[in-house]
Amino acid sequence: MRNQVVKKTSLLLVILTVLSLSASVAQNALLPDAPEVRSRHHVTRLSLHAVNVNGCDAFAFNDAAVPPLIRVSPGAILKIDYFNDLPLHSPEHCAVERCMDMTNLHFHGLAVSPNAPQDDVLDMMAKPGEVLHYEVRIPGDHPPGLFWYHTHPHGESHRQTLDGMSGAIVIAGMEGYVPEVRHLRERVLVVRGRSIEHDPRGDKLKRQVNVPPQKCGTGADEVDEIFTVNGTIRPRIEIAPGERKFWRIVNASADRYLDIQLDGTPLEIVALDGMPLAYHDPEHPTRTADHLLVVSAGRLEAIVTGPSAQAHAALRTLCVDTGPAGDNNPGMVLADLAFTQSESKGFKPPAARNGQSTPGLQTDEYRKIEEYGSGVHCSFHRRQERFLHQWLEVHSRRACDDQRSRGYISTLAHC
Ligand SMILES: [Cu+2]
Repeated sequence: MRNQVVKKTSLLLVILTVLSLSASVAQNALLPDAPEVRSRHHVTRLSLHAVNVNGCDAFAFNDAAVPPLIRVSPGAILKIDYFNDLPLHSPEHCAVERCMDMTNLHFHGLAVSPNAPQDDVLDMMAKPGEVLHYEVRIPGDHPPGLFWYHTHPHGESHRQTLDGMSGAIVIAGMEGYVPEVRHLRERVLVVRGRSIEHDPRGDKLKRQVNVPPQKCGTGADEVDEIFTVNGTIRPRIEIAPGERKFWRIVNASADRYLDIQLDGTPLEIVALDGMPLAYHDPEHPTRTADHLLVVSAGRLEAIVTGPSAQAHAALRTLCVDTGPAGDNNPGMVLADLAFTQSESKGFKPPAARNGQSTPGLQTDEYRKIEEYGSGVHCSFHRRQERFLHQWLEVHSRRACDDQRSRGYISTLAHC
């Protein structure tokens, strides 16, 4: 019975993967969103399978080889039943020899226990045919932000991560630090490396993502990886000129750097590596940068503003010189921007006020500021405080005290 189910699942996965591969090679598919798993009654629960599809390892969820985006709130429990459905005899080579197809999960960046059944990558290990039951307790005062999960069996994790066994985790509550993000359309971008070392289409794929012919940096290695975004090569991401969106980007490559740049517009950084900037510096909740280095496993969460539709614009990574013995880490296009109507309700491009544009505030927000009436800056801070007040009402007393000790709340908020 179980064999029949596995065979059926494998066949479906092969079909889905062939379809998704052909879709991703055909240029300029729209950026897909991963399926999402959310909390119910303070528990986020899912079943995840390790499978091998067309010779590559993958996570399967709901009968498709697409890893889900996991959403969980501070104080909740993340329960994952993780089935190792990898073949007994792997078609792939790992660090030293043929892969043994052991697997487990690591929850990268989460401040949780390293003991089983939580983030334990040493004792929790599944051979093919075995299952692991994770119960990860997220502390009530866990900072909000972007985290990620990937496999972590020593000697095999590089191959498995490079094959794409990774997914995003979002801890809820960023709007408590940067209220504007509550109103922005969020996109989660999982950037993975894809090996082209033995791929006969390698040169074509390099051209497809605009890897320059000249060498990047001082290393001697050939370019043997390109990047994908949510499993797609060079997708298009929809945005309207002037529209603000909240992009949460994880570098889920096995060992490559990103130096992220969005043409024609700065990144307004909200959080780095799962830590809101406002957590330590409430007076300066965001910081702008023209480009930003995001190391392997690093995360960048930023508000982006759609540039002018008159020019082609891309999300790209710049060349990173990793030194004479390092990997060739060239610049390339991660995604193109597709200019569309705004997805934000009631959106109008921000107008100039008193000769100065005030990015980020949408029409109804201007109205709120008019109601407060005493200057954009002061009102904006009041509005932030009001959101914090609402946020604190639904959080634990401990989190509340924590916020107060950092000077987050002053006269308006009560715990
Ligand atoms: Cu990790």
